[in-house]
Amino acid sequence: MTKYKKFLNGFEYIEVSNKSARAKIALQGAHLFHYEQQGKKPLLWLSETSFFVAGKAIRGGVPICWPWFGKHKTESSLPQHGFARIFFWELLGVNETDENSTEVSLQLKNSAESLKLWPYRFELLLRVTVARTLSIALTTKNCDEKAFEITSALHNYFAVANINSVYVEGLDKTRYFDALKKENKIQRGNIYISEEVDRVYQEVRNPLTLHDQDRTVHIGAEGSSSAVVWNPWIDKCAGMSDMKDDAYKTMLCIETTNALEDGRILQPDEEHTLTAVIS
Ligand code: TA6
Repeated sequence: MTKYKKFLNGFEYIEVSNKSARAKIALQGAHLFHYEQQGKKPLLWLSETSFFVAGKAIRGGVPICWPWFGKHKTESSLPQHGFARIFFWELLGVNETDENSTEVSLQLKNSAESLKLWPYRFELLLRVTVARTLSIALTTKNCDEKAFEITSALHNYFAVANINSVYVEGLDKTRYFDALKKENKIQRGNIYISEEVDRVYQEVRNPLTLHDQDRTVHIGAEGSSSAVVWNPWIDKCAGMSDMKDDAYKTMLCIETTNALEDGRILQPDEEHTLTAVIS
């Protein structure tokens, strides 16, 4: 079943449900902000104080960071994590494949607005498959006459029972850039969170596994050899207007990325797809 909804302020989203799962996707940013398998707790975390307003990214779910991850390389005035997550996407279709699976397709194309921020013509297609397994595929097509480079992320926010009792498996011996200390390091064993963590892992062999108190989440990726693990912890969380002070205790970002050296150069007419497969 698919419902087309609006918040009181007119902010549009669609709600999809089938026998296996249900999800909510905002048209701004093609932003999946809710996903749960039927009968289970939400798998994605959503801030209780998130904004749902034009031009401001929803805090939680899966923000689409594109065509750059993090701060713009040269223009600090440009939006962090690019503009895809704050632009309004076109809903191409909802395909109820069967009683257990629904695929939602959304598209963003270059516009006068986007060309002011990034001087390239492109088509961006997001396909979200809502089923027992959640699949999110972001395809970039270079529609320009010149090559361009993208860095990007499916910035997955996962809901956890208690940050003190979770760990991430699958990155042992993997090198990462510590964005806080600005140093390159090697991961030793599983990742436990007991402070602010902001790390970009490279040469990642998927899948990764999030071990929460009462569930295990598998995060597979295609078209990606990097991943980001982020938790703002106490101080940064307290400074964020769209996160409650204790929100850091119940969320962890494990992001499917083409970040830093894993950026992708697309020649004219070339396409690249970044996919997260979460179960
Ligand atoms: O993915 C980690 C990160 O780049 C952190 O440095 C932090 O800035 C986070 O993204 C959230 O960024 P946002 O722009 O959504 O507040």
